[in-house]
Amino acid sequence: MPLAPLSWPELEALTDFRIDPVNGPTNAQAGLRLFGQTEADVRVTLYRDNHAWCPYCQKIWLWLEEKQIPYRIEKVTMFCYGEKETWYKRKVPSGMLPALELDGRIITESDDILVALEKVFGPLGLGMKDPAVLPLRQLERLLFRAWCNWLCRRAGSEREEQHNRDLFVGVVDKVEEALGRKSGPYFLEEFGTADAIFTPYVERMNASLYYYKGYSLREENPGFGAWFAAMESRSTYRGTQSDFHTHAHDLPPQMGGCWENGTLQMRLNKARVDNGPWVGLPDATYPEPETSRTEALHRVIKHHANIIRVNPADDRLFDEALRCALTHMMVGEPCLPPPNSDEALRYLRDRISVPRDMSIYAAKRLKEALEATAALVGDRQGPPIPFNHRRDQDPAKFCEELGQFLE
Ligand SMILES: N[C@@H](CCC(=O)N[C@@H](CS)C(=O)NCC(=O)O)C(=O)O
Repeated sequence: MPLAPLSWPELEALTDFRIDPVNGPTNAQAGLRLFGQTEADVRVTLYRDNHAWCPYCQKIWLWLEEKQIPYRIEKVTMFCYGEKETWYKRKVPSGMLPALELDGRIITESDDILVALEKVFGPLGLGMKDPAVLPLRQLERLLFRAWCNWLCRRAGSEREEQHNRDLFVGVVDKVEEALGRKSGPYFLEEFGTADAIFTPYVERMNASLYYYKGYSLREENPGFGAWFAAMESRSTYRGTQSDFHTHAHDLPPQMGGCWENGTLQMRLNKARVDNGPWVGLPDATYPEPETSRTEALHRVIKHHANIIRVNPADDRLFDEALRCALTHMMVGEPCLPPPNSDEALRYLRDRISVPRDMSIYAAKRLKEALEATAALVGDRQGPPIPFNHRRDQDPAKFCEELGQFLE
């Protein structure tokens, strides 16, 4: 007897996953973070993007989480996926993110934001202007420029491609040297500002170079490997951490293009990031939490009506197909979806955004279940993910208040 898809109430009974977004571990869904304090203690509002794609926002987000400063979060649309809110343009006419409101004063530019926060709340380890931190901040910008040069500028020849790679690897070696000068895994003896500053782009380098160049930053460099592992031991970082698939597809419209080098390794990596298997990719190497499946199930149930509504497929067809995938994820046995639902299942598989929708392992398990279920009925892929913009993610399209999985 083939397994029948469970109903929504039956699925609901299989998850007890809950977190406290306000006082619990770092998460992308919270609108308020109190760390056990009261709303009267809140002096800070962080304006960051809806999808947690903005790297400079991640830097501030991580800093606030590490320092456990009570703050509010207001989410804003980025140009690449929708229209900027007018209320935000009144506050910040350029529309740029992040911005911070501190005791009623608006501050933009992520480095200025950190300096202002340090003045009020003290530094995170060694601060922005510490003589040990300043050269590391410069090194981070050097690495950033070498990465942009390799990834985002189209090489005219194989020689130029190799040259751009060599320039990047040359800066990576300098970073490895800096990491190697310490007894621990962080940029300085203790975790601090310098680590928060490196985090967003090093995470994006790891993802994008794996996918577009066949280069595994984390695996090919022991200092980076140890640094990533240490970062993943922090629940703050894990709450802000994205996955390879999200970055591979959120970076091109933000950066103005990412160029594949076409090597065999690149093509293998790209196929794996897009089609799986996702567990085992070097975007996360900490042990999988026991709650990954119940988390994924909880998040899908919470937003299932919306997820079904925005899927291009017929609602009834996709409702059943989605329940088949979730049944498979929870029961561990194949559950045959309706004919012609393969495309719809892969549409969702390709649009799970980490950490916006769920944490990294939860997303891997959900993608795995969607793909395995789709493969039972066909090999049709969903419509390609746009490269120049991500209007497929425009929060306004999903509903008045909520995006696909947005809180
Ligand atoms: N130098 C600025 C750069 C900020 C920046 O480039 N922000 C981008 C997002 S990562 C932005 O707001 N772009 C406008 C948009 O995409 O809506 C900082 O450090 O804060």
